[in-house]
Amino acid sequence: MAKPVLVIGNKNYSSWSLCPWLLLKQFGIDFEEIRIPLFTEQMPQLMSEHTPCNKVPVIKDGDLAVWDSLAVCEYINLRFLDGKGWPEDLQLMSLGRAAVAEMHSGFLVLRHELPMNVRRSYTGFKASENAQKDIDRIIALWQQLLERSGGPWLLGEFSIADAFYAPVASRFNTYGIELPENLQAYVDQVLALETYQEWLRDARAEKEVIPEEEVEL
Ligand SMILES: N[C@@H](CCC(=O)N[C@@H](CS)C(=O)NCC(=O)O)C(=O)O
Repeated sequence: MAKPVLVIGNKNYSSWSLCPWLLLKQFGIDFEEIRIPLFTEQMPQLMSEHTPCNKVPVIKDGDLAVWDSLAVCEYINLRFLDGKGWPEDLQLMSLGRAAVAEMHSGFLVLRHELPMNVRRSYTGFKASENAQKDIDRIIALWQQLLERSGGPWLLGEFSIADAFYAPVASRFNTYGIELPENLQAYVDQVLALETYQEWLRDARAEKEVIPEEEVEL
């Protein structure tokens, strides 16, 4: 059977692309990758060739193309992971789904003011009051999930929730956000994944720079 194809953006910047990419990699699913360099001259043509909605990520499986990071992860879960992308426990699964929905629809200030930029590392970054509110909410949420599940991942085993919060872990690292010790350990655990390291290596090899995503202190 033909391998699925994941259509993604720049590894340095495309936070939504990282979620399904990491999920596929962590579960050892074989797939092909098509990378569309965002906001370049080639982007419109490549988007119209490979995506139904002019955005990434998209997963193509035979003649099916599924778009939007959350729908892509849910498709991966049912099609390739036999449902193992979520824990079996209904309560834990539901809390995980709520956390992922909150990420997918929220944290707008954090996403705007701390864009994902995996290859950079700032010293002296100061979050605005509103960005700090997003950060504080994420801290409370991670604490709740880790306490309930017992860790080491948000829902116990690695799940869609960790894939969705990996771009946040990456941002916390890039912008040097201060965290309670146990959550710094969680971030370090995400960053230490071989799969995340592979993404980082690829991001470092990319030549494109998107000025709007480069925060100036
Ligand atoms: N809600 C969508 C958002 C996707 C999205 O905004 N992707 C960005 C890259 S991270 C994109 O394709 N931008 C291209 C554009 O806006 O033209 C998802 O979760 O997948």
